[in-house]
Amino acid sequence: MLRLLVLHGPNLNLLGTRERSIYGTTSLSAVNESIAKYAREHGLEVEARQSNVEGELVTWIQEARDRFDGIVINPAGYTHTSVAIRDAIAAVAIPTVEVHLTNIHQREEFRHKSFIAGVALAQISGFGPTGYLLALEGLAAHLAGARKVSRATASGRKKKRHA
Ligand code: CA2
Repeated sequence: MLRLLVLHGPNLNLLGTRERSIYGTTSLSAVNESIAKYAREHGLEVEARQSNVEGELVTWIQEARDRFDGIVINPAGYTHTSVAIRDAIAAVAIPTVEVHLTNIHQREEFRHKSFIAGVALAQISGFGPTGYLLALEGLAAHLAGARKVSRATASGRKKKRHA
């Protein structure tokens, strides 16, 4: 079973309680419930966590190395500032999908730059909470494809050895 880690960055714990015209009315726990439901229905093991602390997110990414096959992250404000989160994702080399509730490219200029996009497998921006489910779907398909290729390569090598 694929194991996926979902990380929510700073202030996302306020979802549904403030700035509803921008970020919508769905709370973070409701987002996490829909992620858990999607995971159950698609045979995925998913763990979701939120932190307001950059270093904590970095530590969780580092620790994901032996525990998770893929990461979905909404780095929130750190998207536009954090070399540390970018470096952690690059260092662990776990396929990572960047998610944003809003379309960051339609917002203020400073949100157009993502430090994360260059080390991410993909970026999903503007679909609201559905973006997390799209990220899980894309990541699971990518990881399943990668497993198939590595199994085929291994069996090809085995056949060659025995030929
Ligand atoms: O669109 C997104 O998902 C963002 O990552 C959200 C970040 C923002 O800094 C990024 O540019 C785009 C902000 C998350 C703050 O979430 C709040 C939720 C409710 C109330 C206040 C903030």
